[in-house]
Amino acid sequence: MKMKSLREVDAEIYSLIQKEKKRENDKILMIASENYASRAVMEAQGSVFTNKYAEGYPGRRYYGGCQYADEVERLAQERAKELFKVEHVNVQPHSGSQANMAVYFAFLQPGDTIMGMSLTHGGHLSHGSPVNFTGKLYKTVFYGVDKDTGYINMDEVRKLAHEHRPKIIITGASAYPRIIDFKAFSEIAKEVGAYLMADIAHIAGLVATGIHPSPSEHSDFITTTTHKTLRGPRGGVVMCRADHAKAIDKAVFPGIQGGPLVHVIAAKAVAFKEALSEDFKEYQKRVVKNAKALADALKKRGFKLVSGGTDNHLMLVDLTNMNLTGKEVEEALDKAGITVNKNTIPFDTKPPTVTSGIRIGTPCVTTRGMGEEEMEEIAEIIYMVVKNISNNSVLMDMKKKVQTLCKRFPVY
Ligand code: DSN
Repeated sequence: MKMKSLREVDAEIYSLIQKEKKRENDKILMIASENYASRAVMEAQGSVFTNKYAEGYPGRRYYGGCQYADEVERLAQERAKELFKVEHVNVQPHSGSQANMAVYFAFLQPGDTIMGMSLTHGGHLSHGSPVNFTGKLYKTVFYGVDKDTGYINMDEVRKLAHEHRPKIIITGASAYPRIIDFKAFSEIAKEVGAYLMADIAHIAGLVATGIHPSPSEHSDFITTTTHKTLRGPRGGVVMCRADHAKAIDKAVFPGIQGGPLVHVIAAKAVAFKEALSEDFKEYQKRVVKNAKALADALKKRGFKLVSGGTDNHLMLVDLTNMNLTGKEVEEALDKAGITVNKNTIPFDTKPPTVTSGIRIGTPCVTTRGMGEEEMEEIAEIIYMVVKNISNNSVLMDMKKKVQTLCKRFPVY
């Protein structure tokens, strides 16, 4: 078979990839869960390992020819162990939800009670949402943030845990801008005899570099994705103590997955290597610095932030004082070339398709090299867009500013 290039084989997909590349270069991406993977990560992900079946684990496969796949997976495991300071790692989950599913399937029975953060307060679908498998299989209890402070209400967590005695408590969020107190969660879990799972998908890069406290000493399980602040390929990981290793591995394969994506595992290994570098630590520091700078610059312009600011890579803007919805602002910002997502705010009265807030994150802009000065510029653009939401000529002026900024900080 003659190997042809993508361009020769499929002009439509080739052209869409070029368009996406241009979009990612020409727009300011501020979706808090996204990042730009390195060329090295993408090269590994686009490699011949996509051809290989390797059901099983290194040294215990159900297929021949796995000698290099074994080495890849072992490297990924060892690097992740070093990065997160954990005893056991399973690098096979295809996604964060599957990493979470592996923990639940290994240690829970249908009908057991799980307790997680409410989705509308910043939690995640796979922490018990009624529209997710977790909400269908398990009894669910939700904690949230305090109405006045916007911080997780640990008194409520303790009260609910004692009242409902969940089998597992899930900590971790997809829209929470503050430090999570894993130690306090672990004390509560111990009081009620529950497992503790820390889903660090959003903050994995910060945890890996010590910028956010690590749950490794406090939780039974840690799950994460590899593509958010961690800046690797799309995928998931489960980590645990050695005594839980067997059950977790069995739950991932053959419990919920078949063949692992060896090309993605290779890319995860590359990302872990990058994350172990001093450069990556500097990058994570700048992510948080930029988030603080942007939060301050937005507040100075009259924007209200849930919890009053941020400790991590993201902030939640409460638009109720601007009399605008998240949907309207997301659309207007998109016209000006800034990509964010509408997001419910705690105690939101609007549905998730409309929302009263937007979530803004700094991982992408920091990867492209922007700093605090640019955060001030971005805050001014956001302010001008919001204040002139129906004025197309202002939106087009802002688009020009965005394009100039993007040209100064090219990505790929
Ligand atoms: N969808 C992700 C996010 O945007 O936070 C969570 O999985």
